[in-house]
Amino acid sequence: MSVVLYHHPFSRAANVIWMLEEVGVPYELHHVDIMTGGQKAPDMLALNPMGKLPVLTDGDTVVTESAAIALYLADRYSYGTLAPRVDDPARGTYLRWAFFAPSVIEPGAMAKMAGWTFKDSQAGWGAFEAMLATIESALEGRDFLLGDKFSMADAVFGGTLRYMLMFKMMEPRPSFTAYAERLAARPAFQRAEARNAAIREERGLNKK
Ligand SMILES: N[C@@H](CCC(=O)N[C@@H](CS)C(=O)NCC(=O)O)C(=O)O
Repeated sequence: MSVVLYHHPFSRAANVIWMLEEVGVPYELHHVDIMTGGQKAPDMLALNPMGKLPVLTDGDTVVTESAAIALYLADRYSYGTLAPRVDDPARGTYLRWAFFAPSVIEPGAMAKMAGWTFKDSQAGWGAFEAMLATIESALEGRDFLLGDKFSMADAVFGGTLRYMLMFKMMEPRPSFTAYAERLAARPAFQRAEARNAAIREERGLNKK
């Protein structure tokens, strides 16, 4: 099988299973035990010198960073469907929100939780309140970021938002939770949840 996801169910790789299920490409999972530092083993560092998951390989291509993996999979296996084509005006909106998640939501929520002090004007992720207002405006009056139609940007942005809500790193504003529920209703999301749950069970991780 060409596509391999280096995975642990307690990592962002869990969300990548959802992305793979959305595009429908056959894939294989390679379990990496992040509890015992498997992500820092020489074979893993050769793939990702950061020593982190997820890592996705497709033949000789190595992709790290969850958002990059999402955009790669959508362009490669669902171009024109889950990824707007380059000549589609929706492509700009798609990229905007796919990048907003790792560039603004992740560091912004982490900064808030850890109590970092910084100047909003100097930090690329800006002010926490502005971020919340921006997320609300992105979701206002639409089911998904591009309107009625789900795209891979939702798996990145929505996956990040879900994580923030789950770990109480963000307040559960009604539009955030309604969006998270719409995403959770997707068959691909449910297949991914089931696969992650089966792996947790198989590896005895539910007891830890
Ligand atoms: N920017 C990366 C973050 C990757 C990341 O932080 N992965 C965590 C798990 S979710 C990890 O591997 N942690 C183990 C470690 O750093 O040793 C992405 O979006 O994929």
